[in-house]
Amino acid sequence: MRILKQLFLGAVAGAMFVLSACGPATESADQLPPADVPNTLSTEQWTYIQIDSTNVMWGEFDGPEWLRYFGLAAADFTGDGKLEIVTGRTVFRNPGGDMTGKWEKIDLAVNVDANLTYQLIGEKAPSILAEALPEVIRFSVDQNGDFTKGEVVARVPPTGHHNGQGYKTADLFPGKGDVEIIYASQGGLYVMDPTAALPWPVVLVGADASDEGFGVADMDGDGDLDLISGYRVPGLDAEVPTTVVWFENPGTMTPDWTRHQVGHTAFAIDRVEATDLNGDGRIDVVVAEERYPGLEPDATLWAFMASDTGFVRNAIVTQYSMNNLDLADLDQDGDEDILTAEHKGPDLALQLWKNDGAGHFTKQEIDRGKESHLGAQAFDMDGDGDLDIISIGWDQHQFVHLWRNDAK
Ligand SMILES: [Ca+2]
Ligand SMILES: [Ca+2]
Ligand SMILES: [Ca+2]
Ligand SMILES: [Ca+2]
Repeated sequence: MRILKQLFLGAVAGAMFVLSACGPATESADQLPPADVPNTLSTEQWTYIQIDSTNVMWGEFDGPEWLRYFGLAAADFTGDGKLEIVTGRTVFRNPGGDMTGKWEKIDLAVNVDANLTYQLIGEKAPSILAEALPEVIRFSVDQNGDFTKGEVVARVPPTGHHNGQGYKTADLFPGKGDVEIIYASQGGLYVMDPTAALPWPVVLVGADASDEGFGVADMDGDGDLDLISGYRVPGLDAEVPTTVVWFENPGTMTPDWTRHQVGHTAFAIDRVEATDLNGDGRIDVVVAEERYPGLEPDATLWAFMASDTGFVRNAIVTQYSMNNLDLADLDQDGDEDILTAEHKGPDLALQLWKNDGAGHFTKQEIDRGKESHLGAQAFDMDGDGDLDIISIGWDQHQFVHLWRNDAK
C-alpha cells in the first residue's frame, strides 16, 4: 500500500531528546517481588519526538481565523503495525523503526477536523471521520492505499467553536458487532451508525450534554455502555458546566436517554473519562477542569468514586488548566492510570498519575514545556507492546508531539 502520493509538505525531521535515563532497574534474586505482585512496566524512560512544527490550523483556510483543530486519533492505515496520526486535515505517516525519522504529511485536500478512525467488520483498512460541522465527512483508503475524496455521511449541529471537542467510537448496542460513532456537539451527545445507508441517521441521545469530552462505560452494570459527560443545566452558563452526569443506554438507538447525576465540579468540566479505578466493580468517573483564560493554577482533576450511596468526590490535583485527559494502564499492573497535561501556566507539565489499584494516585512528570490541548493520548504507536503518548496543542498549535515509551 502507498499513501505517499498525497504528500504535500515535508515534516520537520523528528527532533529527538532523551528525557530521562534512569537506567534499567537491576534486581538481584533476593529483591524480586513476591509472586502475587504483578510485574509492572517501568514508566520512567521516554524519548520525545517532535513530529511536526509547522502544522496548519483551521483558521488558515476558513473562519473563524482563531480556530485550531480539536481532532486527534491514531490508526494503522498501511498494515505495517505502526500507527499513523490523524489530526485536523492532516495524516502523519509513521516512519517505522524508532519513529525518529520523517513523518510524511498527507493532506486530506479539504479543510476538515479529522478526529476519529473506525474499521467495520470485513473492511481492509480504517476510515477517517472528520468534522466540518454541520457536515460529518468520511475518508476511506482506496485500492492504491490513497485516501479517497471526502464524502459527507451525516449532519450534526455545529458548536460555538464550530467543531466538537468530544468524539469516540464504541459498540453501544451489543449483538450488532460494529461500533457506533458518538459526537459531542451543540445540543448534546449524538450517536450515528456507520453501517447505515447514507446519510446516516443522527440521534441525540444525551440532551444538553456539553460539547466537550465524554466518557463511555457501563455505569449500571447491565452489559451495555453508557455515556458520561458534563451537563449544561438549562438557564445556566453553557460554557461553564459544573454538573457531571451519565446517560443510561436503553439498548436501542433511540433519543433522549435517561440522565443520572454523578456530582459537581468547581469550574468548567472539560474532559471526562470513566473506568473502575479501585477494582470494586463499580465505574468511577474522572473529570479534568478547564480554566479560561487560565492565568491561575486553580483547575482540579477530580475522581468521582462510585459507592453504595452515590459518588464520593476526591481531588487528585489542583493546578493549571488541564484540557487533556486519558485513562490507560501505562505501567501494566492491571489498573487504569491517568494521563493529563497542563494547557496553561509556566510548566505545561505532561503527567502520569499512577494508580495504586485502590484509586489513589502518585504523580510522575514525563515532560514539560510542550503545550497540549486535547492531547496526552495513549496509543502503542510502534506496536512494541507499550503505550506511547501523542499530543496536539492550541496556543502552540503548530506542534505535533510524540513521547516514545522506552520501557524495558
Ligand atoms: Ca449500561
Ligand atoms: Ca470503582
Ligand atoms: Ca496501572
Ligand atoms: Ca510502544
